[in-house]
Amino acid sequence: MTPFRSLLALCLSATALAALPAARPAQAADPGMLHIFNWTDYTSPDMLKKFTKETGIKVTLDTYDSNETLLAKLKAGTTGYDIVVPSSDFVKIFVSQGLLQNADVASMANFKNLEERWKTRAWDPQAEYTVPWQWGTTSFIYDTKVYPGPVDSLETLFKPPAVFKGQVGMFGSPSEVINLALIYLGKPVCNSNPPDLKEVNALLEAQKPFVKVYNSDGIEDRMASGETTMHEVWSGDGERARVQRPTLKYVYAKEGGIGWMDNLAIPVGAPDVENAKKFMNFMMDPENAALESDFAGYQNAVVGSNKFLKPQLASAPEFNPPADYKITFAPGCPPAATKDYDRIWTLLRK
Ligand code: N2P
Repeated sequence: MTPFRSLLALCLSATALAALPAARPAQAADPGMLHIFNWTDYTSPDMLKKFTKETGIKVTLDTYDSNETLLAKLKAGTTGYDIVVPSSDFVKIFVSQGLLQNADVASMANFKNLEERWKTRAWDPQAEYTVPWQWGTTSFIYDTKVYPGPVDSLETLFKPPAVFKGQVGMFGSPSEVINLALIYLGKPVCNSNPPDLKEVNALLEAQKPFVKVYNSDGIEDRMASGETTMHEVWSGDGERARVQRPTLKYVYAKEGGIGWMDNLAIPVGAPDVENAKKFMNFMMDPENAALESDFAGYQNAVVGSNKFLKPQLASAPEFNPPADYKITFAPGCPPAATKDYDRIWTLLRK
């Protein structure tokens, strides 16, 4: 620096200092908080710690068990959350009801890291509202010690062998139970065709004596402890249960299964939109996405994250569907189908 420039720098900093209130000690601005509302057993504590370490932003986490629960909460005006995590088949429903903010995801710095196939998605075609979080499949898991099988069909879940009487767990939400039943029956999902729904209704009513619990929370514990011996499950929760009880097996049925992706989104009324966007961007980094996959057991959408995965997950059968497995990503159900699903569900749960 020339003497003149260093003098200028000194004068400028002296002027800048003079502009500061004299009594106030210099300190960093408070980076604030991030309030996350996510599914249960789905948020890596190590990943959250890393986020706080890198940004100074402290995080709170509340959980829910289904898209229906999240929808009801946001519709009732539950505010205070910066991030929510709706599934692929519900994003459009949330957007059409004005519950999510356009976060201009495509313009975020790490957006380029997404796999090409997930940059735009049917449920967010312009990548405006959502960032891919985790994706997986829905099928069922059973204990091979209780029933040796072989099992290659959803029939074992919906028309269980006698040994499973009172031993089966099903999800606690109409969309996830009914869509899988429709796959078993070879019918389109999100269906409001009366004869098809009559068949679904009969199937679920006949299955009911075998069902111990309809609950999407605590599946891992129920299956690991043997409290239930067969359960409708998402692939990663199945993997976590099988690690604890190696006789469990996740089924890739010949009829196929449901595929889904859960997505980070910012609800309308979020207290700190900037922190939410920082978190979205953070999750499109390969190492951060791998930390989350390691915890939850699901695929993410970030290129280069696989090399950070723990080997146990990278080679897990639940994490690697066979190439010929038929995966159906459910679209958002139209209101007519949702209404019919609710009716079947209410009768079933009576
Ligand atoms: C929760 C996993 C949620 C996946 N443990 C459902 N889309």
